[in-house]
Amino acid sequence: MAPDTPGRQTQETLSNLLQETRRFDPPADLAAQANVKADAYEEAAADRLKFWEQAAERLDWAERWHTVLEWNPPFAKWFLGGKLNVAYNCVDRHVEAGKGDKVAYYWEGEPEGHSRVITYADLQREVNKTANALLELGVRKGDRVAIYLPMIPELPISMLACARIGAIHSVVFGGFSASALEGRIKDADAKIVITADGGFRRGKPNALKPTVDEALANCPGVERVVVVKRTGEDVPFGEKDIWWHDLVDRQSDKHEAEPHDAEDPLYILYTSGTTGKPKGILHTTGGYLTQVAWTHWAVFDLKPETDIYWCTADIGWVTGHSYIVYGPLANGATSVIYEGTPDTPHRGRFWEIVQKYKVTICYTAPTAIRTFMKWGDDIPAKFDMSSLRVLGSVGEPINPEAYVWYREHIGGNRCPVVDTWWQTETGAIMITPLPGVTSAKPGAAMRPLPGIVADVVDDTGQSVPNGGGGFLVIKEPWPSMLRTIWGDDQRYIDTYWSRFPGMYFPGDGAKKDEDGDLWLLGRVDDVMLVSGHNISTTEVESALVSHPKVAEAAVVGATDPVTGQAIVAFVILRGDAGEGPELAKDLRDHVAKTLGPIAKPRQILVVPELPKTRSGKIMRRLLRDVAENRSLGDVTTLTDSSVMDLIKQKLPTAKSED
Ligand code: 6R9
Repeated sequence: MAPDTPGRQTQETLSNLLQETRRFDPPADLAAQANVKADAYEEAAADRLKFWEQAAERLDWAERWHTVLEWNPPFAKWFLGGKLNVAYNCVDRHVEAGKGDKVAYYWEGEPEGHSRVITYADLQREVNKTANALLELGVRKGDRVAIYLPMIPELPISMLACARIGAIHSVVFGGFSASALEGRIKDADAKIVITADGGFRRGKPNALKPTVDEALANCPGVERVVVVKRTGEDVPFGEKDIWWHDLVDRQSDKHEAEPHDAEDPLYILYTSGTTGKPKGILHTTGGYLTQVAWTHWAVFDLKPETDIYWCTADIGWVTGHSYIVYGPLANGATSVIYEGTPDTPHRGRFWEIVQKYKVTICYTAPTAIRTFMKWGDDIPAKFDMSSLRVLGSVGEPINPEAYVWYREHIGGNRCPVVDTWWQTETGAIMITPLPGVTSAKPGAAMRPLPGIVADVVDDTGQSVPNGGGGFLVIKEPWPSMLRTIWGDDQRYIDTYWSRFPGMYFPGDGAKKDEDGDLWLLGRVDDVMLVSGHNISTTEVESALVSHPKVAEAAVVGATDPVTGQAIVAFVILRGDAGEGPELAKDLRDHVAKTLGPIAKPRQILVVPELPKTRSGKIMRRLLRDVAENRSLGDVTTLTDSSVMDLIKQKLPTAKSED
């Protein structure tokens, strides 16, 4: 989600206010057995391309590459001349190695009793049948297939079937509207749509097929719609529609996987960006699979024989693509997939799943962690989570307090927490601690992975010294990088490669602490300018979350006659915290004490919910509209648009303190 316009001009680098002195060393036994040790950093620094070649060798190639990297900035080709099949690497090779009976996915539906166990041999049969079904419908290599499904096994199966035959999938998150779906189908010119009658969410069937029909009214290019029966509810069925079970079940479960070129496209995934039409991020085959597989194995210290891995993301966003489907399967892991929401039928559902499957690695988002903090410590305490050994976080900066809560209440103070920074565009994890190596600091993504060259620069592109803040950049190409924006090379150049010539600009602010470790400060579009100081929203939010009464906070800069912008904070209280008249003053004083008087919010509003995107990121743009009494901008990407009404109701009672 990098900005469409290059980052705003700043007079100085971003603030660097937060002080954090807690450290968490890797557990000794984990460190001793770790897949990746400290020497990987030196090895990769000595010969970066050789390091990535070794990572690529973890995969099965039908033909080896002749050139590891061809770099015509900003266009990269990795593992040139190499040929491989992604589905073969994710499925068949494990079956051939005698692991057909190993579980690939424990699928847990939201309604009680809806669960399925899928072994690698099952997955191979299902993927082959689906590949044959797509071929029967006339899908050929290079064609685009739109996938609009809930979190059911047919989703990864469809993705792998496309990968197998070289069709390019474009997964559209099952919660998106008809117009979002229509725009994405048209942009990619998809000829097939795979969907379902619906899915289960919050205890109820949630129809999808009518949304597809609405979208398709304006998409004449779509030839067929394959519909999975999930909820069994009545749905409209037209001439183009065919039931999944009528089409797929009768196919042969044999299919010979043909190797594809390392640079053949694998998928398109749209990111909404801040303005304008969504960008179709294009990922290709060899480099992508190399980096997702290596990072999944390294960052989570995956032991495929014994670990039970669970990433709670939706497959409709990149975390699910890379760390539910491609990374874990390439590594032969056993994963859990959960269809529903964390509070159905009760607020302990996640921890019940951890207990049921004896999950050892859990990868989730700060927004979920802060929600669990809000619900209270007693809920996870009811479940046996002693199986857990590594915890991960992704999607937003994790506030130090949320990190420590996660470590303590979920990880029993024994599991390292890896805060992983990356984007749809980067394809795979880029900056993160390593669980067996890094002495982690709560709230810091720490260091670029071996083989990744990242830095923090000022306005002019100069590297800032330790202790400084500025803009995150990536200075060398990496295997899983986006290759372009689908159909729009110029937008690719303008969006990511023009702000700092020769460097990739992700659109995030960051600071380097005194040890040179990296802290992500949020999107540069969210930075506030208060009395001439650039203050990051992340730092003020983290200061608020470090108050014992606050579970979650979102901070924006609102126009102010005196200071240019003033800080307005929206806070959600923890389960047991009462509002009370002194609260706003307490919180303002707490921020002033933690960060300094410059960061003291002008106004604090206690709210029941915050506006979030479907992937859980706070939409500060809408809060800025509220704080400046403007009518709201586009709310269509909100998970729940009634949230904004609840927040607006709060406004008349909100006092502007001093
Ligand atoms: C994987 C994913 C990317 C944006 C990214 C940044 C934010 C993600 C983060 C993080 C701080 C982390 N982000 N992980 N910020 N610390 N560990 O989230 O992809 O949906 O494309 O979003 O998310 O702002 O630029 P995507």
